[in-house]
Amino acid sequence: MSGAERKVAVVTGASSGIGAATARALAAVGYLVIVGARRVNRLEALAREIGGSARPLDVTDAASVVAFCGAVPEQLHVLVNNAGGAHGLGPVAQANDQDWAWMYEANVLGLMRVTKGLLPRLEAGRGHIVNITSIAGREVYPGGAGYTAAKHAAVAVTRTLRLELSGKPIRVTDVAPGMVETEFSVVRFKGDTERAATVYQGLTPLTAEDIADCVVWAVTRPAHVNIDEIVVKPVAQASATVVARGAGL
Ligand code: 8X3
Repeated sequence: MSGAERKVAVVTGASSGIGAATARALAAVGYLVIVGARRVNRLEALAREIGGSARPLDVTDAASVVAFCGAVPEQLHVLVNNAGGAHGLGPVAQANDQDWAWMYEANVLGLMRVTKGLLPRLEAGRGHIVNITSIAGREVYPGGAGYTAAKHAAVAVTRTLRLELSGKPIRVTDVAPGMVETEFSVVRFKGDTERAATVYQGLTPLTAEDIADCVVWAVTRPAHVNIDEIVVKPVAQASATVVARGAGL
């Protein structure tokens, strides 16, 4: 793809981890990538590296989403809703309202706002929406209710969207990762890097690039093919709660 034929992709939460890897991978297969996130310094370096453009985006802020969407070209080919994350890991009995509200804002309302804002452009571009959900959208685990509830909601929104867009030329894919070593756990544990490292001890976790690979594969299928869902976990992870550590996997 080059010149006027160059397709356009938007990736949210692109300043690190899965978002940044996905932006790089889409650029590598020819997309002009618009990256959005709160941390604009990191974004600008990434945009320079991949020949794309960087825009400030806080999906928890409706005005920020409106401004971001207004800067996207009239025809959009791929939207990767990656922004989101977990705050805290603890029982419902000790749930923190602020953490739960942030998780719902970032993982559910944020996804809705960006999708709603870009739908006309996606329709004009016969586009593809890829929502990065999680195995936490399919399973639950002790201490995870705030995050698993939000990710179950994100999966429900994704499935609903596919029904509502029936008859329109827009594909909808859910990519649901298990254990991926990124800043995810550092953010969940509010900067406690030692605790975050224990999550991935004794196994080979997925990398952000593994997930980017799934996104690129889904969006590069022929136009009549819709990949509904990809659930991807490390070999050492059988489920959200069954993980083989120290098995050499
Ligand atoms: C991250 C996967 O299992 O930590 O989305 O919830 S998990």
